[in-house]
Amino acid sequence: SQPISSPDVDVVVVGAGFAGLYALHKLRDMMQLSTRVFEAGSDVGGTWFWNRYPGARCDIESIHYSYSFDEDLQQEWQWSEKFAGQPEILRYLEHVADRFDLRKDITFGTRVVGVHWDDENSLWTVHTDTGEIVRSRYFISGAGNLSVPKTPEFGGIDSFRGEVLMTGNWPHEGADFTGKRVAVIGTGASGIQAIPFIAQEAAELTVFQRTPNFATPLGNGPSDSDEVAEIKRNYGKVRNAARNHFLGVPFDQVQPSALAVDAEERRRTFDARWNAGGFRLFIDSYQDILFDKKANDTIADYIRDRIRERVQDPEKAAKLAPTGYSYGTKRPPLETNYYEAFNRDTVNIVDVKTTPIDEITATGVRVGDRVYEVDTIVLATGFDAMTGPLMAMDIRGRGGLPLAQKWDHGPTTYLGIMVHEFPNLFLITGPQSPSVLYNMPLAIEDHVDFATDAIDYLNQRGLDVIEPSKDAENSWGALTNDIANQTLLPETNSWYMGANIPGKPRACMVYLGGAPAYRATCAEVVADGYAGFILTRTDSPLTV
Ligand code: NA7
Repeated sequence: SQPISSPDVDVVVVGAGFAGLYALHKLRDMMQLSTRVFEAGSDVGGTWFWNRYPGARCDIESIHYSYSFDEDLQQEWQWSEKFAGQPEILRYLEHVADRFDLRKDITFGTRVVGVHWDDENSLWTVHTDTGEIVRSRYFISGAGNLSVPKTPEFGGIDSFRGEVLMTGNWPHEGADFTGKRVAVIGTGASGIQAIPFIAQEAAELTVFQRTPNFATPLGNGPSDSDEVAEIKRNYGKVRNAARNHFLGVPFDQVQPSALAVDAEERRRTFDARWNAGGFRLFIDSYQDILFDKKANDTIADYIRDRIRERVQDPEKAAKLAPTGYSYGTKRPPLETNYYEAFNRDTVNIVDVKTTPIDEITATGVRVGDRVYEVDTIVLATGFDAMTGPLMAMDIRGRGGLPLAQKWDHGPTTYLGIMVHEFPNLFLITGPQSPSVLYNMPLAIEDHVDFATDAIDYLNQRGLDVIEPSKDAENSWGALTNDIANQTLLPETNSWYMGANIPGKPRACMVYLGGAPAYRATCAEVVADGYAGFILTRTDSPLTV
């Protein structure tokens, strides 16, 4: 009799960004599991492979936004700037791929287009767009949170005779705006990084803004060698402090309440955080700004004032100063010379909230009766965040249940990493985990470690199937929603709420209890023998 149901590999991983690279190293080199990685791009890097637009840069200090799993790697790598630009982060990930010899187990230029659970054999059948079919015991998605570009509400893009560029899929050869009339649509983190660079080159730049943003200074500069040496001497402690902070960065200046101090003291606190840069103003000022509207108003007023000070033309300043929603309920962008870009005569801003963009015509952008004629259109319109990359893989669980159907009313998970009825499927930084509100490389390492520890736990006990119970999933959903409802986030239309995509169910995509509480819960679950999970053994391989 022949075994008919043994997998081709132990694990299939999707993506060769921060998540996929670490997962491959861990599974293959530290656990000796056979592993295949599929990556749509032609090389490693994930987000940092695709987002090559001018000004693309990380908003968390690189000394913190980097892998912690290998002491030699973190000691040896030198970041040239505090906040590394996209080319340097990509070089870092390429270095990691070389250093651990990862490329040989990654199939590039290949998209996973089907991930189907085989009930009979308890295996995943993975289909690629090159026609390959691989059967694996486990499936790990490192497909990212912001990797499927949003299709904008307006049509006509194909009819445009000039060039259309997307920040999230930027040409490798770059783009030249010299002498051109350029439209940028979107003023999220990407648009706000790109606009100052495009403004320098373009003959004329028109920015189409739907919602003004609360952008605050990044505060970049060359790496400070003394500071870096000090961190590297204590890297273990620093990483530990980072993991024990809400956002996964070792900030320690947060005060309890913006309302407990007088205006003068508040101003001093905001000034210090504004000048220090990074996410300090957002996450290291006052604890109640995301929970209490009055507290939020104090910081929102402060930022509005600072924006108005920087923009000379009062009409432009009025358009750029955000109103009508609370600071931090959309992901706060960080900027370098963004507001000053509008002080050029050649840079204009068009409000497309009151009158939306109707369509792209052959020659430009039509808003109401007016067509803004341009040579190049840059779409900085964002992503189908969190769930989009998973939906794109056609994942089907027990009984052929499509993930899209299961998540008809919004994502449901246990711990943001596994889904009831989808056994042996691990979502790295999935919906309802701290993910995008937790320094990504550390969030990713934690999730890869959770997944690989679970696989190891099963292996040691002769088990091979892990799945969260329905009850555990329901409780986690209730908890994440309860926490979200204590914050101001549900009030605003943001991609955190699924509200940037027409027709997408409105649901909070992120666990807002912070990294420390989340990590403590995961640790308890593991210590309790994977509480909330059902661990079983298939009788496969079947024999005939
Ligand atoms: P975001 O933050 O989703 O920003 C997208 C921007 O595009 C935002 O200003 C949107 O306005 C705007 N947008 C989207 N659709 C339209 C239409 N139809 N008309 C006009 N304007 C539109 O994406 P980013 O790429 O900037 O940043 C994503 C993440 O990457 C970021 O949070 C970091 O984590 C890194 P809206 O606010 O929806 O009114």
